[in-house]
Amino acid sequence: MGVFRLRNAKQSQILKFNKKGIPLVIIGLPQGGKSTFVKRVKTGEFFETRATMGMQFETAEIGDIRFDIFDLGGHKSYRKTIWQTYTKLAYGLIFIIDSANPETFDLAKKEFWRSIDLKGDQDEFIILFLCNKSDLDESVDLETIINHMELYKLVEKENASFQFFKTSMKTGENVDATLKWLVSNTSRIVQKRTIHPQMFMLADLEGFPILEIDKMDLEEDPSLMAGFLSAIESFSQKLFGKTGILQFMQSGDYKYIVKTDDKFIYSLIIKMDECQEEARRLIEIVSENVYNMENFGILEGIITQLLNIDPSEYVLRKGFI
Ligand SMILES: Nc1nc2c(ncn2[C@@H]2O[C@H](COP(=O)(O)OP(=O)(O)O)[C@@H](O)[C@H]2O)c(=O)[nH]1
Ligand SMILES: [Mg+2]
Repeated sequence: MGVFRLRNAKQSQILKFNKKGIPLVIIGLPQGGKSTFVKRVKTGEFFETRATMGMQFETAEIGDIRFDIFDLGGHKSYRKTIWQTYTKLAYGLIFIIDSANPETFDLAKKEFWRSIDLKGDQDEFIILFLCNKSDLDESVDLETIINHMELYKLVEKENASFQFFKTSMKTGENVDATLKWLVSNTSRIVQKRTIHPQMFMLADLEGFPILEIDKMDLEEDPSLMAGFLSAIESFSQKLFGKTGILQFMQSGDYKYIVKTDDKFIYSLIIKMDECQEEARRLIEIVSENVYNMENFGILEGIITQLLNIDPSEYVLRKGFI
């Protein structure tokens, strides 16, 4: 936990996907009660939090759930990139507003819908909207907030399950109901987002395969695949002139997700109906683990574990390093 500082922090040091857990992002304007919520979930009690000015990023693990917490408002563009990446890859969004501070509603509304837009309309996710500080006299009622924020429009979002609650992290009102909803909907979403990679390949920047893991029943020519990957790489370089980006394409019955950094090309193939965001998340996790690896002796063990695959169902091929 802690405030992250500008300093010279590279984005790669901030983006930590290597932890196991179900990622949920908690977002909202500063002072809504995000940190207090996490504290209450962790301890079952209300604790006064230390107010933090400006952008704050925290992460907390509670059971199988990892919460990535963002204060919005006044964030600079590069910070926005981090928030966007997490929001895109998360299984769900918890948006917290201070229901007793109507002056913030317009900005909160803008940030809320911006987050929802990031989720696209394909992959299943959950939205939990908490109108917090219900204990205060000035707290605006739920219906007024739903109308003001146009939350009823969420019914059009077919890939989202959503719920609104009035909560008080201070008195504990609806905290149990919130958590109950969160737990049951999170476990449902985990099933929907599980992917079964058809192929994973780690290659050098020329597209030469270092490790390839293929589903048993998938016949792929490795040299064809390498050519395919280097084509994608040169395409991405031309398009963005830099590495460290994710590429995505669809072809036939499959989706191809490719990431390049300044050492390797990582690529994952999943079936068309599987969750693309989850594939992106896994590829981020793999790349964070492989990038700094010095000994490749345990490479396939690490990767099969990270990708959650049963080695007996896959063919592994190793190239030269
Ligand atoms: N009255 C009241 N105060 C709350 C509630 N939740 C949080 N607060 C207070 O609101 C302030 C901001 O909370 P915090 O969790 O730090 O907000 P964050 O910026 O969203 O993380 C703190 O002083 C909290 O004690 C609540 O439900 N009711
Ligand atoms: Mg906070």
